[in-house]
Amino acid sequence: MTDITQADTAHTKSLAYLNSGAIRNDWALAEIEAIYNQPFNDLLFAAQTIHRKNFDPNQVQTSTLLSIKTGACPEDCAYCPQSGHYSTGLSKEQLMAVEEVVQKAQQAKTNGATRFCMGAAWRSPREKDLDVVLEMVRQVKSLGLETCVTLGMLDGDQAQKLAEAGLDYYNHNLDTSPEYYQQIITTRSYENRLDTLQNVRDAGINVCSGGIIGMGEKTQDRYGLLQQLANMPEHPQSVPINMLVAVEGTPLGKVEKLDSLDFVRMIATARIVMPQSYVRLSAGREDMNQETQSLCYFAGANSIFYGEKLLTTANPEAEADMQLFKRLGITPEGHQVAAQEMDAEQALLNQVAEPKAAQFYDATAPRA
Ligand code: SAM
Ligand code: DTB
Ligand code: SF4
Repeated sequence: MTDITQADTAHTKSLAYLNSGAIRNDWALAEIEAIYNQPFNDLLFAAQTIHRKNFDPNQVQTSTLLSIKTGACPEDCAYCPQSGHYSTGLSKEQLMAVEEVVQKAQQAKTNGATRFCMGAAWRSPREKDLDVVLEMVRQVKSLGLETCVTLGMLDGDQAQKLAEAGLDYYNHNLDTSPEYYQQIITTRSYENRLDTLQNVRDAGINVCSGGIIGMGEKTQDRYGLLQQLANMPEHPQSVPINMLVAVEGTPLGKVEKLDSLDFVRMIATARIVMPQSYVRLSAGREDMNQETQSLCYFAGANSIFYGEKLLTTANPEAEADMQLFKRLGITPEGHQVAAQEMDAEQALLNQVAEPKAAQFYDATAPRA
C-alpha cells in the first residue's frame, strides 16, 4: 500500500507538513511553485488527503450572490464589467431597497443556499449607503442565513459597524500577485487591500479573500497570490478562486482562455497551503464542464456560488448543480434535512421499483 510519503516524492518538500496538518504562515514562493507543478496525480492526491483531514470530503457550502448596486463604478479594475471606465453595455442601477434584497435572500434560502452575499460596485461605501447595508445585513441574518458583503475599501469604524450589525463575512479579494496587480488596477493599491482586510479581521468578521486567474498572468503570479493569502496573520476563512469571466468591452475581454487543468492545480495548491480554509470554486463555472468542476471538488474545493447569476454575469442553474452533487454523492452543507429527503426519495424509488420487479417471472421460486 502506498502511503502519502511514498506517493508524493519528487517535487513536494513539505511531506512532514502534509502529514502533520499544521497551519503555516511562512510559505516561500519556491515551495508553492513546487506544489503547483508536481505531477497532477501527486498534487490531487496530496490535496485530497489534506482536505479529508480537515473537512467532510462530500460536503460543499453554497452561497448565493446578489448585486445590490450595479455598474458605474469609479474604479478601473481591468476584468470588471461594472467599471465606469469601460463600455460593457451593462445597465447601471441604484442601491436596491432593503425589502427587495430581503425577498431575494428568502428565495435563495428556499433554493437551498446557506449564505447570502451582497455586492456593491463602490470604491468604498458612503456613510448613508452603509446605513442601508447594515439594515440589509440585520434583516437577511434574521432569516437564518449567513451574511456576506463586498463593498470595496473599509476603514476601521465601518468594519466595526458591520460587525455590530452581525455580519459574518466580508469579501475583499487581492485578485492577483503584488507584481501583476499594477497591470490590472491603478485606482487603488495592494496595500489598500491589505489594510481593508486588517480592518475586517480586527473587527472580528470572517475574511473572504481570494483572486482571479486567467487574466494573462504568469504562473509565478498565481504562486504570488497564494503566498500573500497563505502568509496573512490568519488564513482567510474563505478563499474564492475565480476564473476570469471575459466580458467584451473590458481590457481583458479577449484574453486567451485558461487551461482548465491549470485551474484545478490552483484549487489544489490553495487547499494544500490553507488546509482549514473553505476554498470556493467561484466565477467561471459557466465555461467549465462538469468533469472539470468534479476535479475541483476532488482537489479540495468545498464551496460554490449557487444560483443562476453571479453579480452581473451567468452562473450554472441551481438545478444543474444539485444534479451534479447527486451524481457525485455530495451534500450541500447545512442540509442534513436534504440528505434525509434524498434517502426518503430513494426509499420511494425502491418502493416503486418493487411492484415492477414482481411483474417478472422468478425462475428460482418454488412452483405452486
Ligand atoms: N466593488 C467591490 C470591490 O471590488 O472590492 C466589490 C465587488 S467586486 C465585483 C468583487 C470581486 O469580483 C472582485 O474583486 C473580483 O475579484 C471579482 N470579479 C469581478 N469581475 C470579475 C470577472 N469578470 N471575472 C472574475 N471575477 C471577477
Ligand atoms: C468573488 O470572489 N467572486 C464574486 C464575489 N466574490 C463577489 C464576484 C464574481 C463576479 C463575476 C463577474 C460578474 O458577475 O459581474
Ligand atoms: Fe468597481 Fe469592484 Fe468592479 Fe473594481 S471590481 S470596478 S471596485 S465593482
